[in-house]
Amino acid sequence: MKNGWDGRRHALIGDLRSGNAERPTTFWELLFIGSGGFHFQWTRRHAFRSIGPSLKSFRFAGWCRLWEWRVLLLALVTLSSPALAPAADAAPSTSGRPNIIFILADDLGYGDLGCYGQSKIKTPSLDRMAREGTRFTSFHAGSTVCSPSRAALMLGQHTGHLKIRGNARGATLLPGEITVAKLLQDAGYRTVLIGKWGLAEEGSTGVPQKQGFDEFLGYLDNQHAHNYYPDYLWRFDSASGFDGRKLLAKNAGGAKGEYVPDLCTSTAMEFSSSQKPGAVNASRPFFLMLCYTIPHANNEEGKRTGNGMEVPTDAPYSHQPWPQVEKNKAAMITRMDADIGRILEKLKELNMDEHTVVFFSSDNGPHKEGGADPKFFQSSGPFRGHKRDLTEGGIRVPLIVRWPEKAKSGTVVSEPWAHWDMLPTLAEIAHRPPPTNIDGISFLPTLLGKPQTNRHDYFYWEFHERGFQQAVRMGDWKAIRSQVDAPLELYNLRTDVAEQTDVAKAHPEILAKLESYLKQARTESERWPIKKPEPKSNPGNRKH
Ligand SMILES: [Ca+2]
Repeated sequence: MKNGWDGRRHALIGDLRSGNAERPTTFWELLFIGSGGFHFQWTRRHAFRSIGPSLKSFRFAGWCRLWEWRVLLLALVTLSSPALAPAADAAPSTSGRPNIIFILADDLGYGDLGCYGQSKIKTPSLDRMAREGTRFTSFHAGSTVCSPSRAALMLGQHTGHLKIRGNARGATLLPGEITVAKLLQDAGYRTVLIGKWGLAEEGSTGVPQKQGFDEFLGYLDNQHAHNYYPDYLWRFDSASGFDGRKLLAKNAGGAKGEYVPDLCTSTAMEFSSSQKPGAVNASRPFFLMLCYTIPHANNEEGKRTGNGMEVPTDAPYSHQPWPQVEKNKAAMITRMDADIGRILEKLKELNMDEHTVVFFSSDNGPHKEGGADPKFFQSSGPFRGHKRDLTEGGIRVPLIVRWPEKAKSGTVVSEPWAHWDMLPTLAEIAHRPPPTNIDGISFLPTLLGKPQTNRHDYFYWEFHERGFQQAVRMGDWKAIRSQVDAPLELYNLRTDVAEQTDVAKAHPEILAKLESYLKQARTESERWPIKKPEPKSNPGNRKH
């Protein structure tokens, strides 16, 4: 820690509770420690800080001598005394494990942020976050639509192995699956989900409280999440036991009184404030997953009115000579950016800023829904295609990471990574081993500026809404198969980021290698079998 204070209470708790669940230690637990069986070490630094320079480090195992009991009691008094304890806004202690906030936008394109080249939509907060943190320029979504992308993020697998390989009714996480949230919960983190989940329906095995979250406020399924002014959200709170619908009275009867992204922001800030270390609330790290629906379209509203981009005001773009739907889209993104700015400011105000790692990404490329045209703002950046495409426009997304305590500011990472790398990365941050059956690789060394010895041979995607499509990336090479029997297209992303020139015929050896990856990357899925395109959309699947 930069201020030299390294969590006295946690030093006690960590030994007492095998380094897992972390919470303030009680007087009775101190007595229990002293009563034997535990190996307990109080470092010199802790002792000096709390008791004074006259005491050296001490250590005991088993029964304590009387003077040691006096020291313990003196320490307890010291910890409990506002006058003697460190200032209330001293840096929090989480035993070296930071708080983790993962913010996910919905259908936000690579080119929608200023720090990724956007010139019309203002995103000063995320631009600043990138300047103060690390910006990944070759980061890939798990899929080109919501649910499989989120599944990849939560499970560390790509769409060749996921059980959820598309947006479909009834697609849900299963009981035995190890999500990021389960892993962090097991590591002692307090785990909270706010916003869109997209991996469960009511009563299913995939609901957040069965997948590792202590608390949840938001939408369960994609369809519900289309509505920015729903009259209820789902709420689960393990502390009170509440599990059901939280009614939003201001939206009753179709009223538009409470914009859910605003509610998500205020809830996230309230939660962060509640985690501020205090006299007895010192050392349990948290994982906050904040999933905005911005700038996804309200597709139903879009069909009714031609403008599915819902936002309370089109400011600061009201005066722009743009189509109303585009003004709304820009306003949504700028609104979310300001919200994220407020959350980051709140962390600073709470003095949790240094010790909290904040991630920002999007679940897939920009949509062409609700009346919006991704070309209007060049939302795909320099890439071709958008949501539902396996060209880079559908799957290349922003990733910004801010971690003042550990990661150098102003860093740009150009090597490719993907959503399925998040689980092992967060696991390593939390000092936990990841599950063995995953596709992801931790990019924590890269984030910390250390040598990255483990990298992917290839990245893989498959998509089933238009028959069966596959894509694979190996270094700068990217191959796409647009249908089951179609020839493989080959692009060199280093020289052709827009994937416009198919160079398959010139590189048969590269093509053969990528072809072999396409075969080995996947297992069969009963729910998503390989099929040729159907004349009509599959009624079992629905688009979101
Ligand atoms: Ca999405």
